[in-house]
Amino acid sequence: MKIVDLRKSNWESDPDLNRIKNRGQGLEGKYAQSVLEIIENVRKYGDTAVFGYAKKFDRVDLTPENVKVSEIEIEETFKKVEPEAVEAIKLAVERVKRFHEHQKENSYFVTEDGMVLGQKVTPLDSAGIYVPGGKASYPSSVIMNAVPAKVAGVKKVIMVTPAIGSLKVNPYSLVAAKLSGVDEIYRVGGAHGVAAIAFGTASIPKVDKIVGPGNIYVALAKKFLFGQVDIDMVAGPSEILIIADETANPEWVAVDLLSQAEHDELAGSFLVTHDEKTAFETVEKVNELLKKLKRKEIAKKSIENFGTVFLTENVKHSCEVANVIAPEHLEVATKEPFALLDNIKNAGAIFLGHYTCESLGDYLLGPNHVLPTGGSAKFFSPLGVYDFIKRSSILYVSKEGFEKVSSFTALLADIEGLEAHGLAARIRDEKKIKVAQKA
Ligand code: HSO
Ligand code: ZN
Repeated sequence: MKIVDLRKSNWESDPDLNRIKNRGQGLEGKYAQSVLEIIENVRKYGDTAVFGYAKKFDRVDLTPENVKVSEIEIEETFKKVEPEAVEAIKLAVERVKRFHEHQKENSYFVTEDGMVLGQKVTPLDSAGIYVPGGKASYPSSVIMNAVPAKVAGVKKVIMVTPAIGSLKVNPYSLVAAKLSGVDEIYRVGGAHGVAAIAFGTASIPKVDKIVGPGNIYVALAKKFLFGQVDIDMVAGPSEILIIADETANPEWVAVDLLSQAEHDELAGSFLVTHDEKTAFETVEKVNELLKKLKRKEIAKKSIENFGTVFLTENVKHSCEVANVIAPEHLEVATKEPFALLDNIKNAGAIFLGHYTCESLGDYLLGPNHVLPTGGSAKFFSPLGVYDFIKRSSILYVSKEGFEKVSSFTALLADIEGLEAHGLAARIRDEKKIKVAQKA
């Protein structure tokens, strides 16, 4: 891990800090053309294009009959999966559900001066959850995407996930989908899978919103289809930043850094500390652990690419550095973590204290693990129930209410030169009508 000293007056212009700050820039342009072509073909040729791409990219023969995972297949899967795994998934679903219940939003109405004004909350009719295939098919991500949709009241939640090389779909993801309330599952993925649920085909339904992580093709497809459907966000590689002081255990800090590094060669693991001993001991522990981990190849590359320790003046300075980087996950491994909350502005999720390792949150504490990456925690929030609802304004005006505001409306319409707008207010004004008739 590279150690970067930020104990200087111009620390904000440090080149290493800036490389990390700008890590989210530039979704590879070289993929754009082929993704646009896939989208266009799926729009024009529906199933034929989708099944053609599944054959080409995933080496699988899909048909209108086998593209949907059957209820029998799901039942069979439940019989095969270890009961302890089903129990763990159930616990995670329950906890995530309980937490997300608090995010429900109510409609509201305000009555004033003969008017009723308000906001009506309606869940989306349908949502599609993208679940990557292969090794990154995480049941926990199924839960994190599906549960808020169901808590919001979305009637039809479908899941798409590529079957690669055979029709088999990750059994744990199927169990997680069923327990989270997913209604239908289709074994398609990639940019063609995303386009399929954005437009709908003869055998795959269209949805109103697409959520969930995926590779660069999936991310670009979602980005291009935004507008045709709604999307959650364009997720980049996972990342963790740990603020530590002298009370932190370097070995625990090292493992937590590696728990992100093992996700992806481009994942980011950053330690920010004012304590030199913690810095050096953590780097040592990271190097030791890197030799042992099963996914050491990935973790090593990730640490080489982005692994950085920033040395700061004090814990407040560490918070400032964290705000500049705006990490997806922020662990605060300090003596009094709650005391720092006021200093932290930009982070997708904030894990407080030495025992709150990110992996607890990844799986089952309750808050969502779909979080803004690449510095977008400066303006995005975690995925939540609020992402699966929409709001409509409600406006009602009685005769009495009308009389209070009509003349001002007419005046504002005159200012804007919009005659019919003004007339709509004037025509309802009985006094004015009478005056007009006499004249
Ligand atoms: N840390 C990942 C989520 C995850 N971890 C899934 C394990 N499984 C991104 O927040
Ligand atoms: Zn994780």
